[in-house]
Amino acid sequence: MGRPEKVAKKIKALQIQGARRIAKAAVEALAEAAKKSGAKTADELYSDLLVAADILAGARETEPMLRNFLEDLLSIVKSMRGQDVRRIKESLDAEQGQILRYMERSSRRIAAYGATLVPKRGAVLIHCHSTTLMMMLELAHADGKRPKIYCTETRPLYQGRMSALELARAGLDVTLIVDSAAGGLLAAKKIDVVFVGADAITARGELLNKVGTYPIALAAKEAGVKVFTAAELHKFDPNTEDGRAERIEQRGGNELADGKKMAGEFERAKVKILNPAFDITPPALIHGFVTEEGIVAPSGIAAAAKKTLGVRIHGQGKD
Ligand code: RUB
Repeated sequence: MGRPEKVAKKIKALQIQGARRIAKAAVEALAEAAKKSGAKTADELYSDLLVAADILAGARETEPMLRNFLEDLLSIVKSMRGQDVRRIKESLDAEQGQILRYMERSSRRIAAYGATLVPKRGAVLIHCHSTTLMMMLELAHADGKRPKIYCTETRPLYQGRMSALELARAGLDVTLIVDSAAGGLLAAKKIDVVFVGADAITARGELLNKVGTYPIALAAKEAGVKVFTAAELHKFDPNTEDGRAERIEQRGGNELADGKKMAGEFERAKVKILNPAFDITPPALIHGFVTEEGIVAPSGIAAAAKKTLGVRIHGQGKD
């Protein structure tokens, strides 16, 4: 098994989770596949990489950032067709470095913008595990803010437990709750602001994030609490511009059973299982997208993303 296959397997199994980690691992895997390729011509290299990129992009369906950056690497090969393979490989290596530096810098910028929204002493609710949110809350803490953080467990795979441990170990005041307690806490005015991560942003200003984000946003709206999402502009899906819906990854039913015994019981009793990994939060429920270019309203997010992706496509702006 080559590196792209191995990385795709880990992504599918959620050993690598969260949009940023997924995109980073995929970029590194594709760049390594390029290095290792025995292709003699640019065309051969392109077909090798196309296969590898397909395997990586197919690992998780609802991840435009992964697709955007893989596309970036592929476009380098496309634009250098007919040139020496060694030179193309050097350019791919340089592009990988630019992408990784860009990701690093944009997450730091999002964390800095987002930290300004964290209350000094109020209560924050978060859902799932987002590396960007972790950075943002840890930065706010380092700036002297002391909010109370409520983390949902995040069923079915409990990524919220990771967030709770990570933040508590960094010294923050953390309370873990079951996902279904979020609405009640919001209604009881126990939460001042909601922060979530982002997997995909659509042309309509919708947010796709871990399943359960939408009901939290609904309850927040009802309670008059603002919802912000930490969202790199590369999470924008240009394919949604023609009105297409973002596809939602469906995961295996076994994730809803505690072990093989229960999975077997469900199967024998013919219990059907529906396990979407993400849900769609409409723009009306989102107060702002915290991006590397600042805090953007849902109505402006497509334009902001296209500007950044356009710059990326034309090969500038990463350094
Ligand atoms: C993770 C999730 C995160 C986003 C953003 O879902 O929904 O909020 O991916 O993460 P899963 P980041 O565990 O299914 O991958 O800020 O790290 O990009």
